[in-house]
Amino acid sequence: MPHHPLLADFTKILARRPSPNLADGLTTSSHLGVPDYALAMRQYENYLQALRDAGLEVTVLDYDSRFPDGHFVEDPVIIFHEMAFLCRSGALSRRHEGESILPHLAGLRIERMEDNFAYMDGGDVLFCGDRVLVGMSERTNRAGAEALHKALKTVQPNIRLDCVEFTGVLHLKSGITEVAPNVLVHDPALKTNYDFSWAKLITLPAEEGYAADLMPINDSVFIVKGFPTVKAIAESHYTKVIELDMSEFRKMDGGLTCLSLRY
Ligand code: CIR
Repeated sequence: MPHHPLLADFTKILARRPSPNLADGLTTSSHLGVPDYALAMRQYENYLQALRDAGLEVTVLDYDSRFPDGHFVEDPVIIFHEMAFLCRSGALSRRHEGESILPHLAGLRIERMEDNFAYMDGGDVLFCGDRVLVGMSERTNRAGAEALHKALKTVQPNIRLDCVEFTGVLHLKSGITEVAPNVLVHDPALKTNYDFSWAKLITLPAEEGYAADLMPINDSVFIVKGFPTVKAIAESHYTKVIELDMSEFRKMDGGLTCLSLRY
């Protein structure tokens, strides 16, 4: 089975433990019920253990109860090779989550958003080969995308920015991720006029849309447990497919990738 290096070989994971008040975070999914903290923590420990089992060095920061969404570390910081980009979220309650992560990214060069009108959540950022797709959402605007692009070009001068207007899901990556180079898996709830003709687009059945947030890491792919179409797609590209239960994080709009920074 081929090994698909989607970005680079990752060796490290940075995560932050969920706070006991995680149910005070932002959500559009309250119809799914209130998350159970004890169960969320069991799911979280399984997530971290699966990453350790895949050979990654996992660092877990303690929670900060000022930030009930703080365990979704993918949103405040974007890591691209040796550079870490500190975002300013479009959500006020999440705007200051990132600073306390930076000291733990030893060896990475830190870039910040200079434009005070620029907003971004990392969940809107999808790297695909020599392009970066940035979803235009309530959390991310064009000025944010341009600030990120400027920082990315210091690492990879030819990287191309594609801004993706969309509706239907919270973040771009809630609704679309890359399973293999130029092969994208898509939740039909995500609506966009963006031209994906450069890619092969696999549209999931509506009832499996939540699991569109796949997490490929080196020769493994992590997927949400209980979604047979997604599992079959994952197995057609990877020999190592790891399924994780995410029910409690789903209640807060969180997907698989949100819970970790991979670098
Ligand atoms: C929020 O609304 O910001 C959090 N409750 C969920 C963030 C999920 N992050 C992501 O999809 N990258």
